[in-house]
Amino acid sequence: MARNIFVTGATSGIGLCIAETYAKHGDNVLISGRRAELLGEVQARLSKEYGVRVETLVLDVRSREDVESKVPAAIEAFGGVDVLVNNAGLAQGLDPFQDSAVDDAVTMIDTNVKGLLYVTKAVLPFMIDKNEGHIVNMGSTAGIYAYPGGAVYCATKAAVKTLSDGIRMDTIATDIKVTTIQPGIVETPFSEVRFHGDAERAKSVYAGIDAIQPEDVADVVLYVTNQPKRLQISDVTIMANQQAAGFMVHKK
Ligand code: NDP
Ligand code: 8X3
Repeated sequence: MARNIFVTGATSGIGLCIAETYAKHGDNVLISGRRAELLGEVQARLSKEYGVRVETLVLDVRSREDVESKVPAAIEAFGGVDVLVNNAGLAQGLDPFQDSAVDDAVTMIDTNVKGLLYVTKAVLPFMIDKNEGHIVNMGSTAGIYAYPGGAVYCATKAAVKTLSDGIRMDTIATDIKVTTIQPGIVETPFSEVRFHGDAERAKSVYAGIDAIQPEDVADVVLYVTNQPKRLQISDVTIMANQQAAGFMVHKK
C-alpha cells in the first residue's frame, strides 16, 4: 500500500532524490523547502512521471511559528504521515572557528538542529496517535568525526544523532522507529551553499573523488524504511570508497 512520506529540503540534492525514490516506489510525497518555484516544478514532474500524489509545503524550518502553524495543517490535508525524512540542512563556511562568522554558525544551528526539532515536534503527535511511524534524520559523518573548519557544522550533526537516539528512547512504548543516516561527502549543491555561491571552490571538494551520489543515500533511506515492523535500523553510515573518516579522503 502507498505510504505518505514527508521530506524536508526536497528542492535539491539528497532530499530531492529521496522524494523521487519514494515516488518511483509508489509512495505519496509531501515535499518542502523554501523555494516555492522549485517545489512546483518537482511536484509537476514527479506526479506526471510516477502517477503518485505529490503535495508541496513552502517552509523555512527555522521559523518555529511557521512550522507550528503550517506542518500540522499540511499533514492533515495530506491524510497523515507514515515517514518523516528530516533532511533540510546546510553548512556555511569552512574557516577556522576563531575566524568564522557567528551569523553562519547561527544559521546552521537554527536550520540543522532547531529546525529539525520544530518539524519533529509538529509531526510526532500524528505518529503517536497512530502508534506507528518512522522518523529518518539526516546526520553526517561530520557528526562522528569533527574536521578543521567544521566545528559548528559537525556539532549540529552530532546533535542530530543524539536527538535521534533520545527520541528513540522516549517513544520506545510506541511502534515508532527512529533512524539516523550518516553519509560522508555526497556530490550535491551542498558545497556551493557552504561557500556562499563560489562554484569553483565547491567543485574542488569533489575533484579526484568518486563521490557518493544522492541516489546512493536515497536508496539507503528507502531500504531502512522498508523493513518489517519488528526491525529498526538505528543508524547507517555510508561513505565513498576513497573516504575513511570526516574529511579524510584519498584524492586520485
Ligand atoms: P543541498 O544544498 O542540495 O540541499 C539542501 C536542502 O535543504 C535544500 O532542499 C534546501 O531547500 C533545504 N534547506 C536549507 N535550509 C532550509 C531551511 N531553512 N528551511 C527549509 N529547507 C531548507 O544539500 P544536500 O542535499 O547535500 O543536503 C541535504 C542534507 O544532507 C543536509 O542536512 C546536509 O547537512 C546533509 N548531508 C549532506 C552531505 C553532502 O556531502 N552533501 C553529507 C552528509 C549529510 P531550500 O533552499 O529550497 O529551502
Ligand atoms: C556533509 C559531509 O564531510 O562535507 O555532511 O561534512 S562533509
